[in-house]
Amino acid sequence: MTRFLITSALPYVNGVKHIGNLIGSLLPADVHARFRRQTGADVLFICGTDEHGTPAELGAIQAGQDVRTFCDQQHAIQADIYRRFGLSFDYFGRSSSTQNHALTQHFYRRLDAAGLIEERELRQIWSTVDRRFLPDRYVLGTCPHCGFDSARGDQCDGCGNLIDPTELIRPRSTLSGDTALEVRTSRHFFLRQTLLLDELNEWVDSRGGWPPFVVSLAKSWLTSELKDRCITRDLAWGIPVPRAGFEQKVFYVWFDAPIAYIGATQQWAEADPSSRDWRHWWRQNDDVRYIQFLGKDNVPFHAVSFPATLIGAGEPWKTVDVIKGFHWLNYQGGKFSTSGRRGIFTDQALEELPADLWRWWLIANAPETSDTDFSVRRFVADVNKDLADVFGNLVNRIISFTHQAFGGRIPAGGQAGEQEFSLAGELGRRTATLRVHHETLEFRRAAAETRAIWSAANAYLQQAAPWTTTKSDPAGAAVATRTGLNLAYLSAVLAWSIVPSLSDTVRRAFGDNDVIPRWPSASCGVLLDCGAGKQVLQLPPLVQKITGERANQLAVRFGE
Ligand code: B3M
Ligand code: ZN
Repeated sequence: MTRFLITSALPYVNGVKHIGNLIGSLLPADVHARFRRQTGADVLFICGTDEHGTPAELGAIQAGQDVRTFCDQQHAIQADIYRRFGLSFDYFGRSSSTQNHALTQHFYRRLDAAGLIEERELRQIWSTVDRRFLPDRYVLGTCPHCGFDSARGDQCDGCGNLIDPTELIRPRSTLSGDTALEVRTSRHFFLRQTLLLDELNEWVDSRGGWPPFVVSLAKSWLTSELKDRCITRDLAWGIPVPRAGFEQKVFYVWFDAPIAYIGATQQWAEADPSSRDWRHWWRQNDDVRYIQFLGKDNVPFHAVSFPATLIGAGEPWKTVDVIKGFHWLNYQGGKFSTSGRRGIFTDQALEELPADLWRWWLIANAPETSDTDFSVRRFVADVNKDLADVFGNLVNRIISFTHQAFGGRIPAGGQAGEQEFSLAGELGRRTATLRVHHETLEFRRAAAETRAIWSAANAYLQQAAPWTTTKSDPAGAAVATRTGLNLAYLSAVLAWSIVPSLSDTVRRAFGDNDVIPRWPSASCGVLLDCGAGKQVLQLPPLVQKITGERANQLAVRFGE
């Protein structure tokens, strides 16, 4: 049986993430993990906070805390938010764990032994005001590629290009604003990924199922232009470099962060060593299918540097099978930004509305093939229509009617007819299509098919209208009610991966308390004729419609 290893990009520890981060990696990874669990697969879903590098150090400085305390607190805050969003990680670890320290140093030693590490002298920016080197985000300046005036020393938020701090035009210190910066030399280690160019190309070519834009991005890196990557930094916080003369340096955050996928798996395994083995997932294993979820700016690290680390180490490490990359979710035509506090943050989102409303909209509008725009107006209109008018209405209407007319029990009696058989056929086909969309990681399509299933169910009920025939045709009313209840239940089971908490509420009304609802097999789900005599619990409105007034409040807080 295939086992699924699923990782989401590790959110930087510095502060609460926005909903753009959620849809760019965490949420689709969760939906896929849930879907695979529904089909009975063995799934390991790993994530964690990315706690090293300048984002963590700068975050701590801003918060006036030491880095360790800052990371402890921020890790807990993020873990709590993700729990409330229903993200079903098997483990939410930390890149600063002792496991990751040991693993990162192990990889460095292996790569060194393989001749893939080279010491080079680098020109680094030095500030006499700050009395230190200023790597990565410690420098801001104008982007040499697009002219954006607050490009960071590691990457430009304007155009997404990776940058070396010395390339920035008019550089200034993030700490002191010092502009009288000097360039000094410092010794660093490089990962000679250029030596692996052919192997990496073959490796990418041997993969399948990546979105085309991810393949193009990966290939655009894997050319003769590929550069070796510096994997150390002049910083105090991070994983020490086990080499004399490097006591003042640590590994570069992007060297140790992907290794933390393995580190977090070790953390998971150590929590219950009797039944868990991390090697089971990470040592080359043909029955493990490994899928990574990440935003497009993370592609080079996952399609080039991390595989170079794993392959270069010369041990049988499991490399990724599918990289599911995402474009950006834009916010009113501009970018979401954590550092700029621009956009809707995950904690704010939960203050306003239940998680499933966000989950639904984000998955239905996932930026899979291009950037998409968030707007409060669209969000409110979509959520009201899909979740309140269609799904919620379907469920509440048929359950309430069952209580009015049949004492809350699924009525027996009557025989399913032409209409029910053809509907069952349609739903059988749609369920199969939905499954394929989930398997091929097409999230918008999966949401659209889920919605189509809800609509078909609603349309049936509208037409069969058992409430109009209880007197004139009691057998027909019983069939329509029974079918309607089966439709409500099936709708909930099929939507579980996207809206787990709404789904659980509906399933519980039907007496289904399973933690993971099994993907329907051909029998009941698709026959729509199950459960006669079973009690169904009355439900309060499943989804409260967002009123015009609430929508206005949201628009005031988050912009139109
Ligand atoms: N922390 C970068 C990001 O959130 C990052 C991902 C690491 S994945 C190993 O864009
Ligand atoms: Zn730029």
